[in-house]
Amino acid sequence: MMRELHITKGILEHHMKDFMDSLSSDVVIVGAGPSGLVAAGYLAQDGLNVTVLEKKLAPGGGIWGGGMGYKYVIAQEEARCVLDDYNIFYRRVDENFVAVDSIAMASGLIFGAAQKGAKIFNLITVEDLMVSEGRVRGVVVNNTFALMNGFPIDPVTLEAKAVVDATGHSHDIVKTLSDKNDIKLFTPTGKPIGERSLFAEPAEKAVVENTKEVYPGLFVCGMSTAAVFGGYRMGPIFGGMLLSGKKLAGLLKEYVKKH
Ligand code: 48H
Repeated sequence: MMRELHITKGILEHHMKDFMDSLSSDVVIVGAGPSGLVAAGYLAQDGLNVTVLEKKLAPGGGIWGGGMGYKYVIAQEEARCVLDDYNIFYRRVDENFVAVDSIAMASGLIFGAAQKGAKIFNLITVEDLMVSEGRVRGVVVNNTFALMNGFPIDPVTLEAKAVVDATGHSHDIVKTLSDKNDIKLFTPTGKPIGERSLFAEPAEKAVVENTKEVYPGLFVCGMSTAAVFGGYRMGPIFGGMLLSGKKLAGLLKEYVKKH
C-alpha cells in the first residue's frame, strides 16, 4: 500500500543523512559551475568527503547557455582528458579544439561529480565564512529562498579543512572575506585585483596558474581566479575551467592530508 508518509519520510531521512555527513567535510566547494564540479568529482573519487553548495535550483553555472545562447562551448585538446573522465562526448573542431554540447557538458559534469561521490546541495547560498586564528574554518549557509525574500532567518554553519571559492565572476566568497575582515589575501595588493577584459589565450593560462590558496584555508578556482588575481576573461572556451578544477583536486588532496 502506498502511504504518502513514506514518500516524505524517505526524502527527509536521506536529505538529512547527506546534510549531517556535510557538517564537517574535508572540502566545501562553493559554486557548482564547471571548475567546482570537476574538482568535486576528482576529490570524491579519491575518497575525500566533498560538499558542493549551489545557490540556484540547477547546478551547472555558466555552462548551459554556451556562447550567447548558441549551445556549444569549446575546449582545448589538453582538457579533453577531463571530458573523457566524465564520459562527455564532443565533436572535433580541428587538431587543437573540440566543440562540446553545453547541455551534455553541464549534465555530464553534474552527474559525474555526484556519481563519483560528491554531495551536491542546491538552493543553499553561502553568505559568510567562519574565520578564526588567521584561517578560514568553514562556511555560513542559508536557504536561498530566505535570502531572496529578505526573511530575517539566521544561517547555520558547515566546517571544512578547506573551502573553495568556485563562484565564478562574482568571487562572492573571497569578496566577503576581504570586505568583512581586516586581512591580507595572497595577492599583490592584499585585496581582490578585479577581472580584466577579454583576451582568451592568456586568460586560459592564468586561470590554471592562479588556481591556488588565496588565504589560509581558502582556495580559488575557475573564473573567480580572474577576479581575485586580475586575469583576463576568455569567453565561451571552457578548457581552462576543466583544467583548473583538475589542478585544484591535486592541490587539495595533498593539503587535506596535512590539515
Ligand atoms: C552558493 C554560489 C554563490 C554563493 C555564486 O560561474 P560558474 O560557471 O563558475 P566557473 O568559474 O566554474 O565557470 C565559469 C564559466 O561558467 C564562465 O562564466 C566563463 C568561462 N566565462 C568567460 C567569460 O568571458 O565570461 O558557476 C559559479 C556557480 C554558479 O552556479 C552560481 O550560482 C554559484 O556559483 N554561486 N553558490 N553560494 N554565494 N555565488
